[in-house]
Amino acid sequence: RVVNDAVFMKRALELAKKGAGRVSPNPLVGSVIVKNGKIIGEGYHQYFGGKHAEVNAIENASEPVEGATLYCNLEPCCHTIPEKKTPPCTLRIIRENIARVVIANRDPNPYVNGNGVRMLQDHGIELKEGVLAREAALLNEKYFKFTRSGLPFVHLKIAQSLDGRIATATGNSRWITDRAARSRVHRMRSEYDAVMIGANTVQKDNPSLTTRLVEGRTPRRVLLDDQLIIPDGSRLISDEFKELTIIFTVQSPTHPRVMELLNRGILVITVNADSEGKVDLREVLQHLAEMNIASLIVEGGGELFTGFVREKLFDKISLFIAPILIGDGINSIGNLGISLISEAIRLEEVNIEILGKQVLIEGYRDMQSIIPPEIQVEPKYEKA
Ligand code: AOF
Ligand code: ZN
Repeated sequence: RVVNDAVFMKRALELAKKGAGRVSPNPLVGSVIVKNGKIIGEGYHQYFGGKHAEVNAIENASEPVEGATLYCNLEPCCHTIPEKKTPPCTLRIIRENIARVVIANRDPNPYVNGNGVRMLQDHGIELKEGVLAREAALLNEKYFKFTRSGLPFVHLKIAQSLDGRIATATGNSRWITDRAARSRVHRMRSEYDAVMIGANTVQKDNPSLTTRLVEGRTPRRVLLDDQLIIPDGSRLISDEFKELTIIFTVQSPTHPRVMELLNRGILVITVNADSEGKVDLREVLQHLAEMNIASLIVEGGGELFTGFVREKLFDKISLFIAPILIGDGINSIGNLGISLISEAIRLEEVNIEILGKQVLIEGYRDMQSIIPPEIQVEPKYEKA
């Protein structure tokens, strides 16, 4: 039974993934119902506001679910608050006389977090938790980070040359990586609530930041523009997706350029300046969180990458290294004030992949700030 629990949970995780890019800020949740050792029902949370995984699995079942085991990667919800869109799954599970429930993770949502487990147990349902817990928590890295910290999950996507540049000295950067790498980036975009760039990148590249090379939704597009230097014809403020654009600046809300942009239908938000006169990154993240933006992918340029790394405000990095040499140019990451290797930021949970002609290296800054401490993670590197 122990072995089978992991097998069925694995299937629940596969189902959960199908909701990627559609359920945020809700978690990815999948569920299977098993009776006499075989799956009789499957379901997943398909879109924000839609039915929950458990309910879909129950309703899709080919036989009565009474006495069955329900697998779900997340603790079933048990609460009713005005914002909540669907009834509590625990009540449905109890009403259907399910005998056993197996979960991977407790729901970090404070309304649930253990209450769902308790409610099921109080009704005599056998409950097992922690099956594939690590894998499940990583699948919901964005949801865990956002729910536990109140700040969005921040992912830096860097495409650099072999010699660590993201552009030439004149700012030209098209293209460092090949189509295989760029398609992957578009897939990533479609699974984030927002994509962010800095003002220099808008000036040099005039990107559209839409999802094109793969099927999927275009995220909110966030521009950090301290001095509002964005040129008038930029795609971010004139294309068909302009209502998805949010600009953060340190200029006063009464600045004429702010008014112009607002009149064009662009959301412009004034935040405090940090010690260098740039928008305060933490404040920006707080604003995004208030807008229910649970995840953010930062696509450049070097100043933004440096800021997020220096302030320790990023969670994950995906670094594409292309086999080209640029020489002097723009560094992917600038000064971090680190003088000893022992102070260097060493990534955790590192994964390395070959993609087209690129090497893709991914890792996390600090797993404990994403997934709960009770879920064992790879230990940090020993200090030198
Ligand atoms: C589950 N199964 O499939 C999901 C859960 O507004 P609602 O009704 O969709 O509820 C959203 C909350 O429910 C969300 O914040 C999270 O705590 C939980 N998500 N729970 O039992 C699911 N998606
Ligand atoms: Zn639910």
